Amino acid sequence: MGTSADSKVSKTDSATIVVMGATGAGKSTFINLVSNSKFEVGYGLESCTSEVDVAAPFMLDGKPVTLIDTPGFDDTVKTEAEILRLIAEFLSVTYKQGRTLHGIVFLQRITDTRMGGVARKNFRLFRKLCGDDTLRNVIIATNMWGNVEPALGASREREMAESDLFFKPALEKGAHMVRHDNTIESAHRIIREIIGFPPAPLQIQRETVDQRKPLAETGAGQDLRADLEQQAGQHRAELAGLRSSIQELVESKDARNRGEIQELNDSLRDVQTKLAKVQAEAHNLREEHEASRNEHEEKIRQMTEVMTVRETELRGLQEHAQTQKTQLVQMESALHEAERRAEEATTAAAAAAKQRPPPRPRSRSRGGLCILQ
Ligand SMILES: Nc1nc2c(ncn2[C@@H]2O[C@H](COP(=O)(O)OP(=O)(O)OP(=O)(O)O)[C@@H](O)[C@H]2O)c(=O)[nH]1
Ligand SMILES: [Mg+2]
Repeated sequence: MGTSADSKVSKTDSATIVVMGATGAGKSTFINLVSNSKFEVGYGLESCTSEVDVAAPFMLDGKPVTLIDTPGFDDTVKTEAEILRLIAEFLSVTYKQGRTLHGIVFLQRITDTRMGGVARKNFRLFRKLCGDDTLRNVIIATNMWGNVEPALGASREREMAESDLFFKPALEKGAHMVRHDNTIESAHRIIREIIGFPPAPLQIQRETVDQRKPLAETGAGQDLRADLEQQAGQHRAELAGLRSSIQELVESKDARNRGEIQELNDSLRDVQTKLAKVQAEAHNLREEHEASRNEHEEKIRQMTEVMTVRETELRGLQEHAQTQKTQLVQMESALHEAERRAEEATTAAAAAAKQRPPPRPRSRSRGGLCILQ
Protein backbone atom coordinates (compact mmCIF):
# COMPACT_ATOMS: atom_id res chain seq x y z
CA MET A 1 0.00 0.00 0.00
CA GLY A 2 2.98 2.27 0.67
CA THR A 3 1.02 5.25 2.04
CA SER A 4 2.26 7.48 4.79
CA ALA A 5 0.00 5.52 7.10
CA ASP A 6 2.00 2.35 6.55
CA SER A 7 5.22 4.01 7.59
CA LYS A 8 3.63 5.25 10.81
CA VAL A 9 4.39 3.07 13.76
CA SER A 10 3.42 3.48 17.33
CA LYS A 11 5.07 6.81 18.24
CA THR A 12 6.41 5.66 21.52
CA ASP A 13 6.93 2.12 22.65
CA SER A 14 3.50 2.19 24.20
CA ALA A 15 0.11 0.72 23.41
CA THR A 16 -2.97 2.84 22.73
CA ILE A 17 -6.29 1.03 22.89
CA VAL A 18 -9.74 2.51 22.27
CA VAL A 19 -12.70 1.23 24.27
CA MET A 20 -16.04 1.44 22.48
CA GLY A 21 -19.58 0.15 22.83
CA ALA A 22 -23.12 1.32 23.47
CA THR A 23 -24.05 3.73 26.25
CA GLY A 24 -23.92 1.90 29.58
CA ALA A 25 -21.97 -1.04 28.11
CA GLY A 26 -19.37 -0.68 30.88
CA LYS A 27 -16.57 1.13 29.01
CA SER A 28 -15.62 3.51 31.85
CA THR A 29 -15.89 0.69 34.40
CA PHE A 30 -13.49 -1.46 32.33
CA ILE A 31 -11.02 1.43 32.04
CA ASN A 32 -11.20 2.35 35.75
CA LEU A 33 -10.60 -1.30 36.67
CA VAL A 34 -7.25 -1.55 34.88
CA SER A 35 -5.90 1.97 34.86
CA ASN A 36 -6.97 3.11 38.31
CA SER A 37 -8.66 6.09 36.63
CA LYS A 38 -11.71 7.72 38.14
CA PHE A 39 -13.98 8.12 35.13
CA GLU A 40 -17.59 8.70 36.00
CA VAL A 41 -19.67 5.54 35.87
CA GLY A 42 -23.38 5.68 35.16
CA TYR A 43 -26.18 4.13 37.20
CA GLY A 44 -29.19 5.51 35.34
CA LEU A 45 -30.41 5.75 31.78
CA GLU A 46 -28.46 8.91 31.03
CA SER A 47 -25.11 8.68 29.27
CA CYS A 48 -22.11 9.36 31.45
CA THR A 49 -19.23 9.81 29.05
CA SER A 50 -20.06 12.37 26.38
CA GLU A 51 -16.48 13.18 25.36
CA VAL A 52 -13.48 11.17 24.26
CA ASP A 53 -11.24 10.86 27.30
CA VAL A 54 -7.71 9.59 27.88
CA ALA A 55 -7.09 7.38 30.93
CA ALA A 56 -3.93 7.42 33.03
CA PRO A 57 -1.38 5.05 31.47
CA PHE A 58 -0.41 1.89 33.34
CA MET A 59 2.34 -0.66 32.84
CA LEU A 60 1.58 -4.12 31.50
CA ASP A 61 4.37 -6.52 30.54
CA GLY A 62 6.89 -3.67 30.57
CA LYS A 63 4.87 -1.43 28.25
CA PRO A 64 2.88 1.71 29.08
CA VAL A 65 -0.73 1.15 28.03
CA THR A 66 -3.17 4.03 27.50
CA LEU A 67 -6.90 3.38 27.16
CA ILE A 68 -9.24 5.83 25.46
CA ASP A 69 -12.81 6.16 26.71
CA THR A 70 -15.50 7.05 24.16
CA PRO A 71 -19.21 7.87 24.25
CA GLY A 72 -21.64 5.39 22.68
CA PHE A 73 -23.36 6.35 19.42
CA ASP A 74 -26.67 6.06 21.27
CA ASP A 75 -25.59 8.81 23.67
CA THR A 76 -28.54 10.52 25.32
CA VAL A 77 -26.92 13.96 25.26
CA LYS A 78 -25.29 14.18 21.83
CA THR A 79 -26.45 13.13 18.39
CA GLU A 80 -24.84 10.31 16.44
CA ALA A 81 -23.25 12.85 14.09
CA GLU A 82 -21.71 14.73 17.04
CA ILE A 83 -20.36 11.50 18.53
CA LEU A 84 -18.94 10.40 15.20
CA ARG A 85 -17.24 13.78 14.79
CA LEU A 86 -15.78 13.65 18.33
CA ILE A 87 -14.34 10.18 17.84
CA ALA A 88 -13.15 10.84 14.27
CA GLU A 89 -11.38 14.08 15.26
CA PHE A 90 -9.64 12.39 18.17
CA LEU A 91 -8.51 9.50 15.98
CA SER A 92 -7.36 11.80 13.21
CA VAL A 93 -5.29 14.07 15.49
CA THR A 94 -3.59 11.15 17.21
CA TYR A 95 -2.91 9.47 13.87
CA LYS A 96 -1.36 12.68 12.51
CA GLN A 97 0.90 12.64 15.57
CA GLY A 98 2.06 9.18 14.54
CA ARG A 99 0.25 7.28 17.26
CA THR A 100 -1.22 4.17 15.72
CA LEU A 101 -3.74 2.12 17.66
CA HIS A 102 -2.96 -1.37 18.87
CA GLY A 103 -6.60 -2.22 18.84
CA ILE A 104 -10.12 -1.73 20.08
CA VAL A 105 -12.15 -3.34 22.83
CA PHE A 106 -15.84 -3.35 21.89
CA LEU A 107 -17.90 -4.04 25.01
CA GLN A 108 -21.24 -5.82 24.69
CA ARG A 109 -23.61 -6.54 27.58
CA ILE A 110 -24.67 -10.17 27.64
CA THR A 111 -27.73 -8.99 29.56
CA ASP A 112 -29.17 -7.24 26.48
CA THR A 113 -32.31 -9.18 25.75
CA ARG A 114 -32.39 -8.13 22.15
CA MET A 115 -29.82 -6.71 19.78
CA GLY A 116 -32.34 -4.20 18.50
CA GLY A 117 -31.96 -1.51 15.85
CA VAL A 118 -29.97 0.83 18.10
CA ALA A 119 -27.44 -1.82 19.12
CA ARG A 120 -27.05 -2.97 15.53
CA LYS A 121 -26.55 0.59 14.30
CA ASN A 122 -23.94 1.14 17.03
CA PHE A 123 -21.98 -1.86 15.83
CA ARG A 124 -22.46 -1.00 12.15
CA LEU A 125 -20.99 2.50 12.65
CA PHE A 126 -18.22 0.96 14.72
CA ARG A 127 -17.39 -1.38 11.83
CA LYS A 128 -17.33 1.51 9.38
CA LEU A 129 -14.90 3.33 11.67
CA CYS A 130 -12.57 0.33 11.76
CA GLY A 131 -12.82 -0.96 8.24
CA ASP A 132 -12.37 -4.63 7.42
CA ASP A 133 -8.57 -4.58 7.56
CA THR A 134 -8.41 -3.65 11.24
CA LEU A 135 -10.99 -6.11 12.49
CA ARG A 136 -8.05 -8.37 13.38
CA ASN A 137 -7.22 -5.79 16.08
CA VAL A 138 -10.72 -5.87 17.57
CA ILE A 139 -11.85 -7.79 20.63
CA ILE A 140 -15.56 -7.98 21.28
CA ALA A 141 -15.82 -8.53 25.03
CA THR A 142 -19.14 -9.61 26.48
CA ASN A 143 -19.66 -8.54 30.08
CA MET A 144 -22.20 -8.50 32.93
CA TRP A 145 -22.21 -12.32 33.03
CA GLY A 146 -23.06 -12.18 36.72
CA ASN A 147 -26.45 -10.65 35.88
CA VAL A 148 -27.66 -13.44 33.62
CA GLU A 149 -28.46 -17.10 34.06
CA PRO A 150 -25.37 -18.90 32.59
CA ALA A 151 -27.26 -21.06 30.05
CA LEU A 152 -29.21 -18.05 28.80
CA GLY A 153 -26.01 -16.01 28.53
CA ALA A 154 -24.32 -18.79 26.57
CA SER A 155 -27.25 -19.04 24.16
CA ARG A 156 -27.21 -15.24 23.58
CA GLU A 157 -23.47 -15.37 23.06
CA ARG A 158 -23.94 -18.10 20.42
CA GLU A 159 -26.69 -16.12 18.73
CA MET A 160 -24.55 -12.97 18.55
CA ALA A 161 -21.58 -14.91 17.21
CA GLU A 162 -23.57 -16.87 14.63
CA SER A 163 -25.98 -14.26 13.32
CA ASP A 164 -25.25 -12.31 10.17
CA LEU A 165 -27.07 -9.36 11.73
CA PHE A 166 -24.69 -9.18 14.68
CA PHE A 167 -21.04 -10.20 15.06
CA LYS A 168 -20.62 -13.09 12.62
CA PRO A 169 -19.33 -11.01 9.66
CA ALA A 170 -16.83 -9.23 11.92
CA LEU A 171 -15.66 -12.48 13.50
CA GLU A 172 -15.17 -14.02 10.07
CA LYS A 173 -12.91 -11.10 9.18
CA GLY A 174 -10.65 -11.58 12.18
CA ALA A 175 -12.34 -10.00 15.23
CA HIS A 176 -12.25 -12.10 18.41
CA MET A 177 -15.04 -12.58 20.90
CA VAL A 178 -14.19 -13.18 24.56
CA ARG A 179 -15.93 -13.10 27.93
CA HIS A 180 -15.01 -10.43 30.46
CA ASP A 181 -15.92 -11.23 34.08
CA ASN A 182 -15.19 -7.74 35.45
CA THR A 183 -11.98 -8.85 37.17
CA ILE A 184 -8.61 -7.22 36.64
CA GLU A 185 -7.20 -10.58 35.45
CA SER A 186 -9.83 -10.79 32.73
CA ALA A 187 -9.20 -7.17 31.66
CA HIS A 188 -5.45 -7.84 31.56
CA ARG A 189 -6.00 -10.94 29.41
CA ILE A 190 -7.94 -8.84 26.91
CA ILE A 191 -5.36 -6.05 26.86
CA ARG A 192 -2.45 -8.52 26.60
CA GLU A 193 -4.04 -10.05 23.55
CA ILE A 194 -4.41 -6.62 21.92
CA ILE A 195 -0.85 -5.58 22.80
CA GLY A 196 0.26 -8.62 20.84
CA PHE A 197 -1.35 -7.29 17.63
CA PRO A 198 0.70 -5.18 15.26
CA PRO A 199 -0.63 -1.58 15.45
CA ALA A 200 -2.82 -0.65 12.49
CA PRO A 201 -4.62 2.52 11.38
CA LEU A 202 -8.41 2.44 11.28
CA GLN A 203 -10.36 3.09 8.10
CA ILE A 204 -11.55 6.47 9.42
CA GLN A 205 -7.94 7.52 10.08
CA ARG A 206 -6.85 6.58 6.57
CA GLU A 207 -9.87 8.38 5.15
CA THR A 208 -9.63 11.61 7.14
CA VAL A 209 -5.82 11.92 7.23
CA ASP A 210 -4.29 10.05 4.28
CA GLN A 211 -7.16 10.63 1.83
CA ARG A 212 -8.23 13.99 3.33
CA LYS A 213 -11.92 13.13 3.09
CA PRO A 214 -14.46 15.28 4.94
CA LEU A 215 -16.29 13.34 7.64
CA ALA A 216 -19.51 13.07 5.61
CA GLU A 217 -17.59 11.30 2.81
CA THR A 218 -16.02 8.65 5.02
CA GLY A 219 -17.55 5.18 5.23
CA ALA A 220 -19.05 5.88 8.66
CA GLY A 221 -20.22 9.34 7.56
CA GLN A 222 -21.92 7.97 4.45
CA ASP A 223 -23.60 5.24 6.49
CA LEU A 224 -24.94 7.80 8.94
CA ARG A 225 -26.04 10.12 6.12
CA ALA A 226 -27.97 7.29 4.45
CA ASP A 227 -29.60 6.47 7.77
CA LEU A 228 -30.58 10.10 8.37
CA GLU A 229 -31.97 10.41 4.82
CA GLN A 230 -34.04 7.29 5.41
CA GLN A 231 -35.37 8.69 8.69
CA ALA A 232 -36.16 12.03 6.99
CA GLY A 233 -38.00 10.16 4.21
CA GLN A 234 -40.11 8.28 6.78
CA HIS A 235 -40.97 11.51 8.60
CA ARG A 236 -41.94 13.23 5.32
CA ALA A 237 -44.22 10.31 4.42
CA GLU A 238 -45.79 10.46 7.89
CA LEU A 239 -46.33 14.21 7.51
CA ALA A 240 -47.97 13.75 4.10
CA GLY A 241 -50.31 11.09 5.60
CA LEU A 242 -51.23 13.29 8.56
CA ARG A 243 -51.85 16.34 6.35
CA SER A 244 -54.18 14.45 4.06
CA SER A 245 -56.12 12.98 7.02
CA ILE A 246 -56.49 16.46 8.52
CA GLN A 247 -57.59 17.83 5.14
CA GLU A 248 -60.29 15.15 4.80
CA LEU A 249 -61.64 15.83 8.28
CA VAL A 250 -61.62 19.58 7.71
CA GLU A 251 -63.46 19.17 4.40
CA SER A 252 -66.15 17.03 6.05
CA LYS A 253 -67.03 20.14 8.09
CA ASP A 254 -68.30 17.88 10.82
CA ALA A 255 -67.91 19.54 14.22
CA ARG A 256 -67.58 16.11 15.87
CA ASN A 257 -64.19 15.73 14.17
CA ARG A 258 -62.73 18.74 15.93
CA GLY A 259 -61.09 16.64 18.69
CA GLU A 260 -59.54 14.25 16.20
CA ILE A 261 -58.22 17.15 14.09
CA GLN A 262 -56.59 18.56 17.21
CA GLU A 263 -54.90 15.23 17.94
CA LEU A 264 -53.67 14.90 14.36
CA ASN A 265 -52.31 18.46 14.49
CA ASP A 266 -50.38 17.57 17.66
CA SER A 267 -48.91 14.51 15.92
CA LEU A 268 -48.06 16.68 12.93
CA ARG A 269 -46.08 19.09 15.09
CA ASP A 270 -44.36 16.16 16.75
CA VAL A 271 -43.23 14.69 13.43
CA GLN A 272 -42.20 18.14 12.16
CA THR A 273 -39.90 18.50 15.19
CA LYS A 274 -38.40 15.07 14.55
CA LEU A 275 -37.82 15.91 10.88
CA ALA A 276 -36.17 19.22 11.78
CA LYS A 277 -33.86 17.36 14.20
CA VAL A 278 -32.85 14.79 11.59
CA GLN A 279 -32.26 17.55 9.02
CA ALA A 280 -30.15 19.52 11.50
CA GLU A 281 -28.11 16.42 12.21
CA ALA A 282 -27.53 15.75 8.51
CA HIS A 283 -26.47 19.40 8.11
CA ASN A 284 -24.14 19.10 11.11
CA LEU A 285 -22.54 16.03 9.54
CA ARG A 286 -21.99 17.78 6.19
CA GLU A 287 -20.80 21.11 7.56
CA GLU A 288 -17.20 21.37 8.66
CA HIS A 289 -16.82 24.37 10.96
CA GLU A 290 -13.18 25.22 10.55
CA ALA A 291 -12.94 27.37 13.70
CA SER A 292 -14.62 24.95 16.08
CA ARG A 293 -12.74 22.02 14.54
CA ASN A 294 -9.39 23.77 15.05
CA GLU A 295 -10.33 24.55 18.63
CA HIS A 296 -11.33 20.96 19.27
CA GLU A 297 -8.20 19.62 17.59
CA GLU A 298 -6.07 21.88 19.76
CA LYS A 299 -7.79 20.44 22.84
CA ILE A 300 -7.05 16.92 21.66
CA ARG A 301 -3.43 17.82 20.93
CA GLN A 302 -3.02 19.11 24.48
CA MET A 303 -4.63 15.95 25.81
CA THR A 304 -2.30 13.70 23.82
CA GLU A 305 0.76 15.72 24.85
CA VAL A 306 -0.14 15.03 28.47
CA MET A 307 -0.63 11.40 27.45
CA THR A 308 2.90 11.20 26.01
CA VAL A 309 4.43 12.94 29.04
CA ARG A 310 2.67 10.55 31.40
CA GLU A 311 3.81 7.53 29.39
CA THR A 312 7.41 8.79 29.42
CA GLU A 313 7.24 9.43 33.18
CA LEU A 314 5.84 5.96 33.71
CA ARG A 315 8.57 4.43 31.60
CA GLY A 316 11.16 6.48 33.54
CA LEU A 317 9.76 5.19 36.83
CA GLN A 318 9.79 1.65 35.49
CA GLU A 319 13.45 2.02 34.38
CA HIS A 320 14.40 3.50 37.73
CA ALA A 321 12.71 0.61 39.53
CA GLN A 322 14.47 -1.82 37.18
CA THR A 323 17.89 -0.22 37.85
CA GLN A 324 17.30 -0.41 41.58
CA LYS A 325 16.24 -4.03 41.25
CA THR A 326 19.39 -4.82 39.26
CA GLN A 327 21.56 -3.06 41.86
CA LEU A 328 19.86 -4.99 44.64
CA VAL A 329 20.44 -8.27 42.82
CA GLN A 330 24.12 -7.34 42.28
CA MET A 331 24.53 -6.43 45.95
CA GLU A 332 22.89 -9.67 47.02
CA SER A 333 25.11 -11.72 44.77
CA ALA A 334 28.24 -9.85 46.01
CA LEU A 335 27.14 -10.59 49.57
CA HIS A 336 26.62 -14.27 48.76
CA GLU A 337 30.06 -14.38 47.13
CA ALA A 338 31.68 -12.79 50.19
CA GLU A 339 29.87 -15.27 52.47
CA ARG A 340 30.94 -18.15 50.26
CA ARG A 341 34.60 -17.03 50.36
CA ALA A 342 34.52 -16.61 54.11
CA GLU A 343 33.07 -20.09 54.46
CA GLU A 344 35.71 -21.49 52.11
CA ALA A 345 38.46 -19.81 54.12
CA THR A 346 37.09 -21.21 57.39
CA THR A 347 36.86 -24.72 55.90
CA ALA A 348 40.38 -24.48 54.47
CA ALA A 349 41.73 -23.31 57.81
CA ALA A 350 40.03 -26.18 59.62
CA ALA A 351 41.40 -28.72 57.10
CA ALA A 352 44.88 -27.28 57.38
CA ALA A 353 44.68 -27.48 61.12
CA LYS A 354 43.74 -31.17 60.91
CA GLN A 355 46.63 -32.05 58.57
CA ARG A 356 49.29 -30.26 60.67
CA PRO A 357 51.46 -32.76 62.78
CA PRO A 358 50.96 -32.52 66.47
CA PRO A 359 53.32 -29.99 67.96
CA ARG A 360 56.61 -31.40 69.23
CA PRO A 361 56.93 -31.27 72.98
CA ARG A 362 58.57 -28.11 73.85
CA SER A 363 61.76 -28.35 75.98
CA ARG A 364 62.51 -26.02 78.73
CA SER A 365 66.21 -25.53 79.54
CA ARG A 366 67.18 -24.87 83.02
CA GLY A 367 70.80 -24.20 83.86
CA GLY A 368 72.18 -25.88 80.74
CA LEU A 369 70.23 -29.08 81.40
CA CYS A 370 67.44 -30.05 79.14
CA ILE A 371 64.50 -31.19 81.11
CA LEU A 372 61.91 -33.16 79.20
CA GLN A 373 58.44 -32.50 80.35
N1 LIG B 1 -22.35 -6.54 36.65
C1 LIG B 1 -21.59 -5.73 35.93
N2 LIG B 1 -21.92 -4.42 35.89
C2 LIG B 1 -21.13 -3.62 35.15
C3 LIG B 1 -19.99 -4.11 34.44
N3 LIG B 1 -19.43 -3.08 33.78
C4 LIG B 1 -20.19 -2.00 34.09
N4 LIG B 1 -21.20 -2.30 34.91
C5 LIG B 1 -22.23 -1.37 35.40
O1 LIG B 1 -22.91 -0.84 34.27
C6 LIG B 1 -23.26 0.53 34.46
C7 LIG B 1 -22.72 1.38 33.32
O2 LIG B 1 -21.32 1.35 33.33
P1 LIG B 1 -20.40 2.49 32.71
O3 LIG B 1 -18.99 2.06 32.93
O4 LIG B 1 -20.79 3.85 33.16
O5 LIG B 1 -20.78 2.35 31.18
P2 LIG B 1 -20.27 3.25 29.94
O6 LIG B 1 -20.17 2.34 28.80
O7 LIG B 1 -19.05 3.99 30.32
O8 LIG B 1 -21.50 4.24 29.74
P3 LIG B 1 -21.53 5.68 29.01
O9 LIG B 1 -20.39 6.49 29.53
O10 LIG B 1 -22.85 6.25 29.41
O11 LIG B 1 -21.44 5.41 27.55
C8 LIG B 1 -22.69 0.90 35.84
O12 LIG B 1 -23.73 0.81 36.76
C9 LIG B 1 -21.63 -0.16 36.10
O13 LIG B 1 -21.45 -0.39 37.48
C10 LIG B 1 -19.69 -5.51 34.51
O14 LIG B 1 -18.75 -6.02 33.90
N5 LIG B 1 -20.53 -6.26 35.28
MG1 LIG C 1 -18.63 6.01 30.31
